[in-house]
Amino acid sequence: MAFEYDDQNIFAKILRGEIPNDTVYESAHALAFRDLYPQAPTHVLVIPKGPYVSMDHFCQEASEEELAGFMRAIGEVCRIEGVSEDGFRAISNAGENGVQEVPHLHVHILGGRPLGRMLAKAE
Ligand code: DGP
Repeated sequence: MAFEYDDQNIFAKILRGEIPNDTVYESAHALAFRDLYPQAPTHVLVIPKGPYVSMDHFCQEASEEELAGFMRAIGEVCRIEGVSEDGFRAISNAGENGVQEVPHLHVHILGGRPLGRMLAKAE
C-alpha cells in the first residue's frame, strides 16, 4: 500500500507552529502535547516529527533513529506524567476501522484513573 500524507492536517500545522499546543515533551524526533478533548486526567498525544500517516506507515518507512526516538518519547511522557506505576493505556487509531480523525501518526497516552476494558463488546 502507498501511503499519502496530507501536510494540511492539524498535527502538521502544530509541528510547523501554525497552531498552538500545550507541549509536554519535545525531542529531535517527537512532540508530545495535551489532547484538546481529554478523556482521562492524563491524555497526551505523542507524534513523530516526520510525515507519517499511521503506525503502519511509520513502521514501514521511518529510519531506525526515528523509530527509537519516537518510542523513547513515549517513555519520557509516561515518566513526566507519572503514570508508569498506576498504569496507563497507549492507543494509536488508524484508518477508517480504527476511527482515526487526524491523519498524522499519534499515540494517545491515557492514565490517571481506571480506564476500564480496552473495547466494548461488539454489537
Ligand atoms: P484520533 O481519533 O485517534 O485521530 O484522535 C485525534 C485526537 O486529536 C482527538 O482525541 C482530539 C485531538 N485533537 C484534534 N484536534 C486537536 C488540536 O487542534 N489540538 C490538540 N491538542 N488535540 C487535537
